[in-house]
Formats: sequence, C-alpha cells, structure tokens
Amino acid sequence: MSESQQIESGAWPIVEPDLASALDAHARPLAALADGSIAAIVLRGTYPAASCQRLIDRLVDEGLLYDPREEMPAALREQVIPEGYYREGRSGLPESDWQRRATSDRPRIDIGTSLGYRGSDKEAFLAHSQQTHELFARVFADGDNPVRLLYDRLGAMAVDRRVVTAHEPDGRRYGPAIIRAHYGGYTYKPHFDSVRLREKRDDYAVHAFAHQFAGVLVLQNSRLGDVTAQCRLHRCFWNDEVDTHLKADTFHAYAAGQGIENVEVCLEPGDLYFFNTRLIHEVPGVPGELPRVVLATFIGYDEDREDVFVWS
Ligand SMILES: O=C(O)CCC(=O)C(=O)O
Ligand SMILES: [Fe+2]
Repeated sequence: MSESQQIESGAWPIVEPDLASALDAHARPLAALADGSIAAIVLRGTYPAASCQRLIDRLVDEGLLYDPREEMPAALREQVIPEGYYREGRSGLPESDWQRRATSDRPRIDIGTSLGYRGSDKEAFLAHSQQTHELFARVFADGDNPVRLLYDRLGAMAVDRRVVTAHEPDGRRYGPAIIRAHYGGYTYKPHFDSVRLREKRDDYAVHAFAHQFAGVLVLQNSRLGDVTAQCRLHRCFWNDEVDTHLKADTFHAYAAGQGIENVEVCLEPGDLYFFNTRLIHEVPGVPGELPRVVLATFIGYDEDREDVFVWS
C-alpha cells in the first residue's frame, strides 16, 4: 500500500454489529482494516455489561484502580501516566513529566505492561510483561476472561491465521493486553500509533509487521449529561505532512481544509472495536464522575505472515 494519506473516496463504513456481519462483508476483515477501506469493526455486547461492572469493582477492591469519589491511594499516585505522554525508541521520560504525575487532574492508571511506556528498557519491559501474565492469570481465574474473548474474536476474523501474544524469537512474551482507566476527562489528542513509524522500536519483533491495529473493549464509560467519551477516526493515514499538523496541534484545521471525513465510533460497555492505528484518531475526554476504562491491545498484521501478534 502507498504512503499517501488519502484513502479512496466514498462511504467509509464501520462494520458492525457482530462477527457474522464482519465475515459477511469481508472474506478477510483484517485485510480491509489494513487497507483503510473500512473505518472500524465493532462487535457489540462482546462482554456482558454485568461482567464489565464486576471486573471494575474487583479492580477497585484490589487497589489496582480507585473510586474517584474517594481520594487516590498513594500507591496509585506513583503510577499515574501523564496525559499526552509517549516515548520514542530508547529515550526516557523527562524529569518534568515525572513531576506532572502527582499533580495531574486527568490521571491515567494502567494495569498491565505497555510497550510504549516501558519499551525503552527491553529487559525491564519483558520482566514486567511476565508479571502481567501472572497478574492476569489471577484476576481472570474465574473463567470470565475478556482477554480470551478479545483473542477469540480476533482469531475468527484472522480466518486462517494464528493469533498469539507477541513474543521475541527466544519466546519471551509481551504483555497480553492492558487495562487503562482514564480519570477526570483524560484526552487522547489526534495521533497515530506505530511501533514502526512512531516509536521506531527496531529492537522488537513487532517492528516487523507492516500493519498495526488496535483492539479495544470498553469496560466503563465516562458520562457528563448526554455526552460520553468516544473515539473519532479520521480517514487519513499518518504521513510526514500530517505529522507536522499533529505536532503543531493544527490537525483539525488541516482535516477540515482537506475535506477529510471522520466518524465517531459510539460504544457502550461490553462493545469491542478494532481499527488501524495508522489512521489519525482521538478520544476527547469527558470529565464525568467515573473514569473511562478499556481493555486495550495492539495487533500486528502482515499479508505475508500467518501469525498475528497481540500486545499492549
Ligand atoms: O481508548 C481508546 O479507545 C483508544 C485509545 C488510543 O487511541 C490509544 O491508546 O492510543
Ligand atoms: Fe491511539
């Protein structure tokens, strides 16, 4: 596929509501995500809403998340991820950003191992990933396992390909998925995600995949009146020209000027969606009482490979 950011014009569909419709519409749904001909695949009601609530309650009970009506526990305060944070290659987090943790009024708490956040130290990343496998085995021991559901649905869409947790050639695995809680209206500005093009992590096996997708299951949303936090996808792949607008915070004006269409993917707790993370996307925060909580993954897909890698 070319480097151009414009995708064929015409309606840009969100394929929904279930696996059957995705496979009906496209013999290879993941190929349709890869070439940008569809905006997203939405599988509604994948995880029962009651299970979402049970999981959130459990995570709060275990001190892995907190109830925003109470004060944030000190142990979590140290783990806050500043809004807008990401690391390129092997660089570290600047001191000024670490200081933003404690004072952030839009804190994000991650449960799991993020390559974007921890990947600059590979040994530490792989050791942390191992701990996440152990943590998830314990948290999801009762069989009501949303990570397995996500892998199963992805496996069905991958048709004859094999879906596995991303691993290095020596077998060491990445984190299988990550739970992210976004408090106080935490916002993802227009951005793209790519271990290859953005983070440039050429020392990781996932760097080899031509395409990167996200698979995200909503566990809880943030609501203020009628408004909930939702992802908006722009029909525009990242390239150098787009990059200047992302960095200058002028992407919205650029998109309007270019007539780039966009769609909002409206999700309820329990809905799972997949999209190509090279598309410019954003999740404007909604400072409701409760945090928006998702189970998130990245997915590596390549036409020439029969394995599909999943990581976080
Ligand atoms: O939470 C979502 O739905 C997507 C978030 C996102 O774009 C990201 O984590 O990079
Ligand atoms: Fe993203």
